[in-house]
Amino acid sequence: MSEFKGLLFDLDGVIVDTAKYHFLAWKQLAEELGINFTEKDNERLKGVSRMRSFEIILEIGNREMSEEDKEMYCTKKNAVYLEYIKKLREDEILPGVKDFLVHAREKGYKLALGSASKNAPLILNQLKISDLFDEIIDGTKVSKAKPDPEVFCKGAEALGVPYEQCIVFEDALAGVEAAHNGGMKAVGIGLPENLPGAEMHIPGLYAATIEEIVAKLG
Ligand code: B16
Ligand code: MG
Repeated sequence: MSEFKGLLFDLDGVIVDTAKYHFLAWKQLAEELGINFTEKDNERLKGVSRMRSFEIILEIGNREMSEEDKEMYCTKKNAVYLEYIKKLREDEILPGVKDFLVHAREKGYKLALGSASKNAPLILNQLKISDLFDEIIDGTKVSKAKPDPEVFCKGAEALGVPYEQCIVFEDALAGVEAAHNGGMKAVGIGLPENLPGAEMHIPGLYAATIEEIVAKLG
């Protein structure tokens, strides 16, 4: 085994594409509020917390709201989102993800999820891959958003692996920065121009094995 012992995975965009369901739920709410919210705008919400996402939508619509009302609308959005998540099926796991996780475990790596989503445990359950993770750090366990490294540092600590022996898999720039802020290496899931700074880029977990990644990072 390599000098790396812990693998930390973002959820949305790495394991499953939940962004499309976040979009549908936010879009419904935006329409109700008379705010024009597009798929391009939705890119700004990736990896961002629920409340911060709503604040961005309010900024787009040039609207202000009390904290109480913001909470109320976030709860409402989440109820709509959960209707989609309840229908989420195993075949929506992104290509190659399950094989990658199973193989990495067989090779002795410790695996953790590091997601801003408070719904992460439910999503992993729906996809029937909860058991593949040794630890799950979700939005209920962190107070600081990426690029703060908190979510990945907590993941590494829960695994009992030093930060510098962890590799982070991320599709968002703030997540790559979070990895680096925690002293970890980052594999960018996506194009190099969208994820500058990541030590390596792959289009998805189907595109490389953990051995190939470690050989490149080591
Ligand atoms: P929830 P990640 C993030 O997941 C999503 O990318 C982001 O769009 C969402 O607002 C956030 O989770 C919070 O989700 O409303 O379910 O708590 O990329 O950090 O896995
Ligand atoms: Mg993501």
